[in-house]
Formats: sequence, C-alpha cells, structure tokens
Amino acid sequence: MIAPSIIALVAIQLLSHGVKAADLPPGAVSRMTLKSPLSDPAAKIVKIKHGPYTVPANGMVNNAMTPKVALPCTDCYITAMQAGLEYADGTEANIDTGAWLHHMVLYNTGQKDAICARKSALKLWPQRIFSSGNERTLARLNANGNWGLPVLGTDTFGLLTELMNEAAEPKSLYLTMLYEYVPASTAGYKAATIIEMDATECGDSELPAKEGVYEYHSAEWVSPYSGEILWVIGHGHDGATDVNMLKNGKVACNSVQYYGLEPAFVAPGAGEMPSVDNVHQLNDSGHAHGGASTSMKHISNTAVCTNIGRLEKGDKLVVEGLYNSTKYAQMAGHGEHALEPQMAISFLYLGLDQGLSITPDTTTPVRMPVEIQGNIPTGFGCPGLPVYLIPNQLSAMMAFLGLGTGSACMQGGVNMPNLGSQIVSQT
Ligand SMILES: [Cu+2]
Repeated sequence: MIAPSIIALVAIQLLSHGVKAADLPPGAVSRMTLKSPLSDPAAKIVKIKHGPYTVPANGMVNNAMTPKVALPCTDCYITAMQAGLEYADGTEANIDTGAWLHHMVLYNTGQKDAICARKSALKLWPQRIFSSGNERTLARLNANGNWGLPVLGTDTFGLLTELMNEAAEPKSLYLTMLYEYVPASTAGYKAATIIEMDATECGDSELPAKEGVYEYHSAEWVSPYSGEILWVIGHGHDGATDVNMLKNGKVACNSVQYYGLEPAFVAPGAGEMPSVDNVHQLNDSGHAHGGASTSMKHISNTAVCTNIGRLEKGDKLVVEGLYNSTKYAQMAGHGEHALEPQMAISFLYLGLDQGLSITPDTTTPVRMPVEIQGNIPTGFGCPGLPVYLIPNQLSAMMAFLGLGTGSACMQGGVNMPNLGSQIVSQT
C-alpha cells in the first residue's frame, strides 16, 4: 500500500510549475508557486516580498541584515517554505539575467538553534529556520505526516540576504518567501524543528575551493533528539556533485546537485559570467561548458530526501560535500580569492518525538529543549562593531543579540532595519 503522504507528494510534484515532474531527475522536486495544490485542506499559501534591494552593476548586496520581517502567520505550523528572487514586476530574477540569490537565512530570534545555541555562553543563538542558495529548493515538512514548524505570536523572524548582480546595470530586486501553513488548531499537527549540519559547524559556512576531486566533512554531531526525519536538503556551490548526510557512518541522504535543468539557471555566454569555466575552457561530458562564447550551467536543483526513517538519540550525523571541478566548473572569486568559497550544508527537518501541539489560547512555547552539553569555548564577540559591519551570517545574528562568534569580525555587511515587506495572498 502506498502511504497517502506519498500520493500527496507525487500530486504536488505533478501539478507544480517549473520543470514537469516527469522530467525531473531522481530526488529533485518541483518548486512551489502561489497556485500550487495544497497539501492539506486547512493549508494556505502566502507569499511575502522583501525589498527592494538595490544591487549595483557587477556588484553585490552583502549580508543585508533585517532583524524583523513579516511573519507568514501566527499560532500556526509552517508546512513548506521556499525562497525566490523577483523584479518589481513580479517576473523571476535569475542567472539568465545576471541576478543571483547568493544566499538567504531566515531565523527566529524567539527560539534557539538546535545545534549552535549550546556554543554561546548565554544559549541565545537564534534558531535558523530556513536557508536557501540560488537553487531555491522547496522545504516541505508534512510530506511524511502532519508536521510543521510552529510559529507563535511571540516569535520574531529576521532575514539575512546576500544578492549578486552580474549585469552591467544596477538592479532592483525583491527576495520572496513562499510559505504554506496550517492553523495551529488543525488536528493532528505536531512541532518539527531543523537540524542544520554545516562543515564549518557554527562558523561562517565558507570553505576554500580546491581543484580536482575533493571533499569536506563536518565534525560528528551526536543527536540529543529523536524523531522522524522529514526532509533533508543538501546545499553546495558550483563544483559540487553531491552533498550527503551520513547517519552513523552511512549515507542516509544523497543530495545530488543538478545543473542547469531550467534555462533560468544557465548564464548567458560571451564573457558575461566571470567563471573559471570561461577562463580555463574546461569541458565535461555532456555539458555545454567550454569556450568563452558558450553558456554556463549552474546548480538549479538538488535531490531532497524524505521518508528515510528516524533519528534516534545518540545517532551520529556528519555532512559531507563532494566536489569535482573538472566535472562542474567552479565560480571565479570576486575578491582576493581566485575561486568563490564552497559550502557543505545539510538542512534536516525533524519531527520531534517530544514535539507537542500548539495550544492556540496560550503562548506557552512548546519547543524542544536546547542541547546544553560539552565544553565548547565561547567566542570573544565583536566588541564595538555595529551589526552592519559584520558580514558573516552567523556572526550577524550573534551581533544582533550582542554576542559574537569571535571568528568573523570584519567589515562588509549592510544593515537594512526598515526593509519593506509586502504580503501577497493566494488568489
Ligand atoms: Cu552557499
């Protein structure tokens, strides 16, 4: 018998826009739109446009920090999330027009991060709830049962955004968040959380690029939590073939990185892109890389894992990023580095065994306990530096709270405390 959740997931894939599900490679999922079919009769989809961000010609908006943005809902469970990038007229902004959603991180300062809170002296590290690179992968929490990320009225979402413009004129861009949610009163829903495994652990996620075949591993993390593994997304940068999550030494999620499955993720040729592909004239089997007059494919989709079983207390998790620079060209660096830094991150949404339902008429937080164990030194903070001087995403969160990781106190970010948000409801 096929579980109803699988049928629902297949239906979502078949009916979503973008690449037809039948054309998607193994594990890849279609993106959500405002018109996507709902996973639950009680669900709604809402889109929030954050911006505008003005990105200079051939330039970037570096880690723009907005400590408070609109919530999609309150007393509710988020059942799916997806980031996007748009122009003012609502059309997609992507690599084919030089616009990159370099990265975004959404966090909840009302809650604590499952992994990194224990690393700060006051246990105040905010909960990272969603992150995306330009591949814009859907995160779905209820593919495998009635789970969602709880949002209470006391929660505050903050947003960190880094955008890149490879066109010769400035661009005005909007970061979009699409949320599917159900009211807290929806029967049967329980609280999920996110475990973010990063090869730099609670660092700035950036790893030096190398040439050829190489890989990165995180340190082993021993889970103090137990529950259903709901959805896992692997995030890497150009050059990555796979981002795997290992459980107790075995690959539990193989997130294959797919390149250029949609035209929007293919850069125009003729030197528009400062890629090593163009410089080195690399060729790989079956991909149209090569001379300076050809286009370059970038990561457009990642395999996700759902229905892969449970996480038990004591299970050991590791994320590994596998890279091959001759198979997929890496991005040329913009600063002092010849190549852009790489990443190896797994976003694991976990349906907690101890996850209780929200009681709508109370504001009692019903979250998991934050792990407090081990003897990890606290950073020295970034004394005297305002938030906008700190580009590192995690340091920015810490600085926002008056703390610091002690690892990345340098100049570069921008503070956008009054960034606009427009809420676009489902039609
Ligand atoms: Cu990244």
